[in-house]
Amino acid sequence: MSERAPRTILHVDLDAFFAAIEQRDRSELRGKPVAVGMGGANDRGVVSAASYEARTFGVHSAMPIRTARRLCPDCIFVPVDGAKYQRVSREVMAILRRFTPLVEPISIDEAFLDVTASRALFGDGEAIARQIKAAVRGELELTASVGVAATKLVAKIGSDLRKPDGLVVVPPGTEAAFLAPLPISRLWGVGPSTATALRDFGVATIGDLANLDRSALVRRFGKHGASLVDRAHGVDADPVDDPDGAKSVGHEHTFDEDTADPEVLERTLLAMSEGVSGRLRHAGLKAGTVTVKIRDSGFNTVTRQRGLPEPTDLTDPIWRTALDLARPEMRGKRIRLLGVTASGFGVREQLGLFEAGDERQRRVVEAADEVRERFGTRAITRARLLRTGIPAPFERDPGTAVERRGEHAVAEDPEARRRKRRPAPANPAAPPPAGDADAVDDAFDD
Ligand code: TTP
Ligand code: MG
Ligand code: MG
Repeated sequence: MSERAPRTILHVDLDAFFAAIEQRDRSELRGKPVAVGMGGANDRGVVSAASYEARTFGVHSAMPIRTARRLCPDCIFVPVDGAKYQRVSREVMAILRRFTPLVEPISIDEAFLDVTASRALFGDGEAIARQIKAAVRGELELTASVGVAATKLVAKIGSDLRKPDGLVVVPPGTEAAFLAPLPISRLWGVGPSTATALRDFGVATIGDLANLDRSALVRRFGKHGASLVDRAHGVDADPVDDPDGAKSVGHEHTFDEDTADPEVLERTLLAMSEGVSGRLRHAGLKAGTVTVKIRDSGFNTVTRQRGLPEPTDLTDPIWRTALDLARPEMRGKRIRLLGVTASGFGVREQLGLFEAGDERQRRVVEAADEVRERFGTRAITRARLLRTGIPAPFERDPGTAVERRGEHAVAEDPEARRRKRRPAPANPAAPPPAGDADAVDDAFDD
């Protein structure tokens, strides 16, 4: 939470995105050199994406298909299906948003994530990267490469370094050493002409650049020169910018065994409300609306939503509202899944600008946030939670098919994976039951 502490930023980029989707959907293409492009009679187009098999022949994106055919006569050319890739892209982004609301998509297959505030719930940057890769592989049958670092600049370079299926972690403080051996062309803002000019200074690697005299570069390149040196050291203050703002912050929990025990149900709602409010505070958001989701043992799902008298990022009002909404729906039922979601972020404010009345309570929750960040979620719990600790894992933002989400929550946790898996619902593709559930879930879609 403090500004001094390094942030944890992930850059996620799917491998051979269009080509991998086609290989997934057409088993005869797997393991083969595939180029997604216009193909057919029209050989004047360019390759959009090349499978890694095709790349061994030198085929790559933006290459004329004519050239690709010459380099790789056995390449299979597949027409572009833009609508499909968009759909998969939304599924990828929905997975990423489970781990943080701070997701900045920068192209159809890649995004930056600021997971600084998510570490208490999901583990460190590397652990989160592994969970993302596992979810992308398990749910979408695709592979992603991830870079983990304290800055966007370094995270992006990291994700590209060990493709495909790569994972590169650059611990804070080691940026300059990590970057030093890499060619300057990897650095943002170094195009071909800058690279040529830098060569006049004897610069080939990022390390050469970092060692240059700053004032000489400023004389030659102006302000740009100074920022080049900064970047060569891995310095980059650019924040992760979620363009639409987060629409919701939510947790879901699937019980190991369906339960009708009010104590367990209420404790779970409390734990999830804590998690939600913690993430709101970290993101500097206040929510005006609370939604609960209740799924019973017969897979009947209801969601209930209510506006708050005033926007909040505190546990109590969220929990009380969630309880109020959920109680009548849980009565006399065995419950399979509960969810608490906060939305309606009308107020986006800097942390620290709080109403006077809230001050004491706020200091308490901020202190708790700090401790949670340092020692993990289980370090601080309310008395009521102490008996069992916080149920884990939680599932994040809605965005994928409801049935799959519930299953996935179990799959993500290695501990849970060892537990016996619940049978999948009879028809996971079936739309959620009618009722206000549809309306609420739609509101969360991208
Ligand atoms: P990239 O992420 O640049 O490339 P990629 O996913 O195919 O391969 P890599 O493993 O190296 O990440 O681009 C994502 C998709 O965008 C790509 O699959 C197809 C499309 N694209 C084009 O249509 N034209 C282009 O010139 C590039 C670079 C990408
Ligand atoms: Mg890619
Ligand atoms: Mg990309």
